[in-house]
Amino acid sequence: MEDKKVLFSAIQPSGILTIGNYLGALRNFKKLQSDYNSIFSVADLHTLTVKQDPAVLRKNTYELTALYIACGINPDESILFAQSHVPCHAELTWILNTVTYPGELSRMTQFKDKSLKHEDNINMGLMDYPVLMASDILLYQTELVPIGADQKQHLELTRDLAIRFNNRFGETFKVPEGYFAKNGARVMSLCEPERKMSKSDANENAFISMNDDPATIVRKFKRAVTDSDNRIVCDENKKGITNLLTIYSAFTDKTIEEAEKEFEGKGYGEFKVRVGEAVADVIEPIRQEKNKLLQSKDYLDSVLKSGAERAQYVAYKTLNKVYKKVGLVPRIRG
Ligand code: AQP
Repeated sequence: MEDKKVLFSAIQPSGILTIGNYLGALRNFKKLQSDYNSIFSVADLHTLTVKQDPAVLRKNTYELTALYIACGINPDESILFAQSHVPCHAELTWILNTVTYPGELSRMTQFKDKSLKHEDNINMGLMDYPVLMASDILLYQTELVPIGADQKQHLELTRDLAIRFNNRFGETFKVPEGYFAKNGARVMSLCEPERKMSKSDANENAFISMNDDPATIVRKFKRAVTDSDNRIVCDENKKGITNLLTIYSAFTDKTIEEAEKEFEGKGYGEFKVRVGEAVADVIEPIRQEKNKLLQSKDYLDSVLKSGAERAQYVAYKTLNKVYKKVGLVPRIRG
């Protein structure tokens, strides 16, 4: 790899991605990839913390691989791989578990939210999710992690674990920094704007999926929850309208102030259609390109294979260092 800083980010194939994942993560990857040694992962192991239909998970893994490429990730320039294809991730998780305390995991917001949502399946993996995420990041001596604001708490834990391990065993891991997009770092549900937009939401009208066609996108925006005061401005008490303005400004690259001015005196009906059209203009070419890529499974398999080989090479170096530091006898390879 070239002598640049390392950037790592991962997305779970736990459903079809939403415009939240796109604005909070994917869109920024394309802008950043050439300035860093960029590593992007399909976080398939993470999805198992919630019940998955195995056939759908396999399909979603290809969907996400194709989507990364359709959004501009160049698999020859960046490393693109499936998390389960690089065993070092699970191996480092075990070691990091031995320096992680249950209390710091049980107070994670995502763990609490998901425990409420999946009361019938509060498993150890769900609680351990942030440690697997820390392993993902630390294995590559990552310096920059572009993520949505919802993942900030998990990144803090990653930093704490890296510092704790380094203090106990000597300098081993780089301590990573987060990269948060100014606009769209937290996209909210269209039906409950006080909650974040999530791809696993049971209500399909709550999110815009990267698979939605233009007519569906506009229809969903028309149904978005707003309020009755008919002013199109950002305001703490107008969460629905604030969310729509944020989405509009992110997709059109206009500032919130410019967007507010543009819609001054206009009705909510017209505003919602315009937001939908702005989103569809960006999403539709990506959807078409992704669907084209999905026709060629052999190509996607070859991308994942070569990505895993390149990722494993880098990850192994860190894992060996970790094993040595904690006192394990080095494995003789070959
Ligand atoms: N609503 C959001 N706004 C901005 N960014 C978001 N991200 C997720 N939701 C939003 C960012 O997308 C990246 C990938 O997320 P992930 O799939 O690894 O996990 P997640 O945060 O749990 O995403 P979802 O959509 O909510 O998935 P489910 O429903 O399966 O839990 C991350 O960088 C995240 O910040």
